[in-house]
Amino acid sequence: MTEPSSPTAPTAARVFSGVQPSGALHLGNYLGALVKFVALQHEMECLYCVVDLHAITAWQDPKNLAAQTREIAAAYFAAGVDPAKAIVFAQSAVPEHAELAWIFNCVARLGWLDRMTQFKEKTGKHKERASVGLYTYPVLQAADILLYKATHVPVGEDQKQHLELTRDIAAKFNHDFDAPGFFPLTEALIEGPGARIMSLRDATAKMSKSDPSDQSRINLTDDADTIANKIRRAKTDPLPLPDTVEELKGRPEADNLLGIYAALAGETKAAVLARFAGQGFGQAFKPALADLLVERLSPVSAEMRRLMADPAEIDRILAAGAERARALAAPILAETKRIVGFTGG
Ligand code: AQP
Repeated sequence: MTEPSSPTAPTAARVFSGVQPSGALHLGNYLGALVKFVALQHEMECLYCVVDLHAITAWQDPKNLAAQTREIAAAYFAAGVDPAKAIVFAQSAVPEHAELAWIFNCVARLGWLDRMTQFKEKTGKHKERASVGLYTYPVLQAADILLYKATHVPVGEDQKQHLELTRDIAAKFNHDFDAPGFFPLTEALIEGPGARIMSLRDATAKMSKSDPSDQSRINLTDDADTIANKIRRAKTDPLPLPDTVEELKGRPEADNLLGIYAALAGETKAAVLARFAGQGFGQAFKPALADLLVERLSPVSAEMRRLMADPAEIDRILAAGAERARALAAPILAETKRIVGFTGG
């Protein structure tokens, strides 16, 4: 076998990230991930994946999965991801992800996975009923990223621990197989005003697709009335908005709503407080927040609806993206297999 030289060379800055097609996208996904995806595509080579292999770690009705996958792709494009710039594709269309994940399953240690808090949060007291895939989810995530030797991963704060595991897997692989620097130690890009958007009903829990209460989140596809209603009913404390950001400490609901406003408006929390301090939440702030949400999200949901009307076109873009992704992945996987000692190409 000829040894390809490019896969061993360190990659220039390359971005990988993904969203699961496991339900409607919400404001946390939008601010924590999509907004960053759009900005980064102008700065680096970017791969944005619809991670359907991850989605089936929890039950997905096969009748809905393809439409859900297209919906996430439509959300990427509607938010501003340009498929001529970024590589956009469905994870299951690139079988190299699963193949590298198997190798990494044999590199990662059980003790490392036992420490993953997201698995504990998602399974609670019923972990024996969870799929094995949900347990090894972070290993597949490491494979997603390292299959392209991605150097940067834009994600929300909830993914910080999984990104640390990706670095641990890369370092152990490089060490065990005596391949220094083969896989990069990928950096998470978490910073930003939308890194951790909390539930509208319980500001100690993150806004999440899988929260049973639809009132807990703003979905990208919510109409103006639904958004206004959810914000009106969003939990707050009885105090008025404070004068300073320091006074938001110990007031998680107030802090969350202020954070959402600031992230959407591209302002600091202090600047927002300067306009609303001393007023009750329902007086002017909540109506203004609802208006801002509608202003920012309604063009995205309108564009999503337009794109979703042509599923064949979304499939075409995803298939073209998968071809480009495979061209990057195949030589890196081939070299990984050679390093491991496999004889097959
Ligand atoms: N509340 C959040 N605030 C900021 N960022 C968030 N993300 C998720 N929730 C928030 C970011 O969105 C990206 C895609 O997430 P995902 O769909 O792959 O899975 P997830 O992190 O498990 O998000 P969900 O929506 O809450 O799904 P469920 O309910 O299934 O767990 C990631 O970058 C994530 O950080």
